Amino acid sequence: MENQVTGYQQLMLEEVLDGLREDQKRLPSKYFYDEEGSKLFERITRLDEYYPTRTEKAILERNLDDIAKSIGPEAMMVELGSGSSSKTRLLLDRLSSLSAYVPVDISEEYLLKVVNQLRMEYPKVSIIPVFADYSSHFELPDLSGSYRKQVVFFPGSTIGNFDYKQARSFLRNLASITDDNATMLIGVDLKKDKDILEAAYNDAAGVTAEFNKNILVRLNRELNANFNVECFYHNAFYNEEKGRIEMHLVSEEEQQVRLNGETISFEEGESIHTENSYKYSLEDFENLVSNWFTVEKVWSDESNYFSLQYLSKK
Ligand code: AVJ
Repeated sequence: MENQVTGYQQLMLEEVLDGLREDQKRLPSKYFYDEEGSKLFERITRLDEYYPTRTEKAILERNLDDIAKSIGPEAMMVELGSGSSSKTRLLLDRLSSLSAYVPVDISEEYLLKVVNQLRMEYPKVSIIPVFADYSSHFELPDLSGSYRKQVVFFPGSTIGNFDYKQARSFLRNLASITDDNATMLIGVDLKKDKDILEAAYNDAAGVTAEFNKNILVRLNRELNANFNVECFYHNAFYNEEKGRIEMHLVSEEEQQVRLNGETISFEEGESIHTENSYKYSLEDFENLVSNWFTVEKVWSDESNYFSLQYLSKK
């Protein structure tokens, strides 16, 4: 079975090769999250420099009554990505008479683990996992008649991983697969001082660097590539003009890498662009969603580092 290629791996191989053939080499950031990558991300969320996770959680905790009131009873909550987080539990604990909880995740193994755990903790909530890549087209289960309204929970500012074009097609798709009265609770990281942003992606302990390099470890293992991981270094900076943090892996030297019979050449100092993390002003974000959604409410922290926003469909 060792050399059997699954559909998922085939797709990954194509996306990876497409990206590495570009002049500015790139890799899709969704491939960070293998088992090791997910563990490294967990460690990132606990770093002093990484403010988003703890700030979002504090906003959620502080405004839970208001948020629960906005959502109302008997909702169908759809969560994009994971579902294991303490933020999910805060909502599951507080939302009265939740009709259904629908976690959407690309990793079947991971999602099943989470679902089994949550079913024990919340025996009254009907939990319906959907295995899908929410960055492309996906479907929601038809539970019509069993709930009052859908609320899509999309925390973590994961929307920041999409460029504007990808974000718009994501929002368009979401609007097309949800009910007319659907709403969304979304975490959005805000524009702020460059030093604070850059520190969050260049932590002193080097966890983000390890997280970044782990994508090459994964390609070596899953796609039989032969990246010399030691010959790349982590570079993350705020691109002010584009309003985004960029993460790159920079080749320390001229080198060649083999992947599926193809040779990929690197100059000394040449990089692979591995992630974008867009930062928004409240106005930027309202403009981004305005074709499909109205911003109903915005909750934030006292420094305005992060926002949690409640949107309704237009
Ligand atoms: C999970 C996409 C929100 O962009 O801040 C953290 C991922 N990358 N450190 C982010 C990430 C480097 C994170 N998101």
